[in-house]
Amino acid sequence: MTDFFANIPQLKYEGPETDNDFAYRHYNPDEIVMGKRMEDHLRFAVAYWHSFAWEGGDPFGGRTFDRPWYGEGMQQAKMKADVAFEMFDRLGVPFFCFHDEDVRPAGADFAETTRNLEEIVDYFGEKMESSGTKLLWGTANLFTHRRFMSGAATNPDPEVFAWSAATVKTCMDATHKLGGANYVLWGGREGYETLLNTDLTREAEQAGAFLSMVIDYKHKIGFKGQILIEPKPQEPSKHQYDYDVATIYGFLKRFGLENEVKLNIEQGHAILAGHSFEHELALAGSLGILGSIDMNRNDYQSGWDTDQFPNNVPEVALAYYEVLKAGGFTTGGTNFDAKLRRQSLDAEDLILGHAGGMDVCARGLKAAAALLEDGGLEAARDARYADWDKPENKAMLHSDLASIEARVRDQGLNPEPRSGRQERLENLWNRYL
Ligand code: XLS
Ligand code: NI
Ligand code: NI
Repeated sequence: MTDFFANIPQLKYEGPETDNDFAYRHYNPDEIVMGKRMEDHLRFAVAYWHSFAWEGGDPFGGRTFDRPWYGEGMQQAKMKADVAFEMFDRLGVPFFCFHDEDVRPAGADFAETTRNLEEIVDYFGEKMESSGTKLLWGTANLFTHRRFMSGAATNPDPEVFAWSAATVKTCMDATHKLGGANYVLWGGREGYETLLNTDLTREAEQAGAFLSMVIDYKHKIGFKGQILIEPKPQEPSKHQYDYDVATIYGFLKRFGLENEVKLNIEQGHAILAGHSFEHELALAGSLGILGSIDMNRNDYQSGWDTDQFPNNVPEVALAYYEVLKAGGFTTGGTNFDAKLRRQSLDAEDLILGHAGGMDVCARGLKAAAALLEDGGLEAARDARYADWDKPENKAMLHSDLASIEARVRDQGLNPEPRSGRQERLENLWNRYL
């Protein structure tokens, strides 16, 4: 036991009326929502990097946090793990997520770095066994070290491609060993700073080959988790190839991988791409590739990926509506890819940031479930398209222009516009928020 969270109790559900800061007002893991426990709907995960590895720097200043585990050794890495699992326990979150770089010290070379990862993976294994905390996903950090500055899989230097492939293999091994439910690929440096030095054709072929190898390896080792790609349009690159849901779907189709890969969709990234979160989720749901979510918002004025805990119930509700409509999470879940503000120095802040986010998500989920169970929105949507279910209209989708022209003339068709009823539907939504 460390003493980092010494004065902080384990958080329990106490209901909306409690005045205890260290309690849940809305997140009640055992409450049944649409026939399923709330915990099993939301599947919350803590992001190891933001909570335990990030030091509070911004582009104008360095570390603001002062944690006893900062430093490069294995001892420090183990203390970090001790504190992390103590936090999972205080919060009662069922999952966590990590990059290799967050959890192990770097070694002198690839082999030593891998041994360090394996040592930490064994340490995690024991802690997961005794605590019951599970791994939502593992991933490789292919963006922090300077060797990745021109890309990982899409690097013009084949040795960087090789290093990246080897690293992903070790991270997939780690994720598999820990029983991870998914493996994530976020292409932080897969993009370009300038088109002047970039060969788009080669870089796409490299990315396609890389992803095919990831999928082959998954099958080779018998990893049953889902491979997920996380879209993001900019930051850190000027342009990133995995721009948004639609772009990734096109990429998957191009390489014939659309049945092997789903997406991990992040709220803040959707906004950076000029979409709403619910747009990205609805599109992924419609394409059958909605896998998991990173539930962290941006500051809408800064226009950057500020990774804040969610605090807007109506926004979150729209998101969970799309998740529920797509059938809910299977392997996926709600990862807080969120970090404290750099002035939030205390251990308490870490706990309360997550607790607040969990309560906001619980409220959003309950609102979304209530609207879905009401059925009003879906009935209105169905009614809007109902004429397409008539045989003569259905047949038109397999017809041809000349026959359709004949039909328009013969039947004297002259369509009358009908209301889209947007305000009425918005009013319906607001009854549940
Ligand atoms: C960065 C991404 C990253 C991924 C995991 O913006 O959100 O944190 O989720 O590599
Ligand atoms: Ni992000
Ligand atoms: Ni993310």
